[in-house]
Amino acid sequence: MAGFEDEKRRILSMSVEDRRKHYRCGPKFVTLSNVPAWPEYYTKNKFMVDKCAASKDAITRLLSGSIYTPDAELNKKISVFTGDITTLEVDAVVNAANNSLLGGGGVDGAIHRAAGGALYRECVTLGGCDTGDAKITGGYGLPARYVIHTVGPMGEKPALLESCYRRVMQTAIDNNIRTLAFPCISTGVYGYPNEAAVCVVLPVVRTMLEAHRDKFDRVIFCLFLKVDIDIYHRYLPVFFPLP
Ligand code: AR6
Repeated sequence: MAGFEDEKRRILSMSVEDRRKHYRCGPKFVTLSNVPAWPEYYTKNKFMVDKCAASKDAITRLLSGSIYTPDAELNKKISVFTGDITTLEVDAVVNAANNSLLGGGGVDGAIHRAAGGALYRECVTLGGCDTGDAKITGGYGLPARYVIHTVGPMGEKPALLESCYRRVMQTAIDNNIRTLAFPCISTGVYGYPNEAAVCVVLPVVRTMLEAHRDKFDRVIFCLFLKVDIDIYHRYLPVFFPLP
């Protein structure tokens, strides 16, 4: 089997203009300038977001004493994007993989198809990945320069889901990745309840951003299903309140 090293080196050394000629998705890639940050998104979609608002009682119960105050700097570092993660031109997209890291269905299948065979060849060398951990590869034919693969838990296991987001963000920091897009890890085939997942994801991403605010320019929550759009609309104003 041919290697991946030369292709990885070649693609990573190209300018963004040259890389754009090689994206397997063609011209339908989405640049960061076309993904509004949370405050701008809210202004444009106020009606849709407000329609999903959680009740004051539900929020009080959920937060049980924790305080999330408006933080204008953090708010500008997060986005929601609805669509295919394989079109996003960011430093890294996150893959919701399985322990083998050798591909599968869902977002994993989409990422492998869009990246091409060299991604599989690099994954073979990684020796799999533990649940809750993360490993990085090149992005190859994707508009994203890198893929950070993580393995979510099967079913509702908050500590493992939290670990996925933490390990992915730490891996990003270690590799100077400043723009990052997450799919809704574990909420597809692995069956993590969508609403419970968001209530784990948003606090851990906020905590990591607070601790490393100079390390990230943008963290994008890439949503694919209507159910997740409504849930993120409900909880973003709770964990990332706007002034
Ligand atoms: N872009 C963004 N999100 C997507 C895309 C896409 N192209 N395709 C699906 N999603 P899942 P899991 C959403 O099942 O639950 C694989 O076989 C999807 O709607 O992909 O962590 C792996 O190999 C859902 O919201 O991942 C593992 O065996 C989210 O991505 C297993 O599935 C995650 O759904 C992992 O299961």
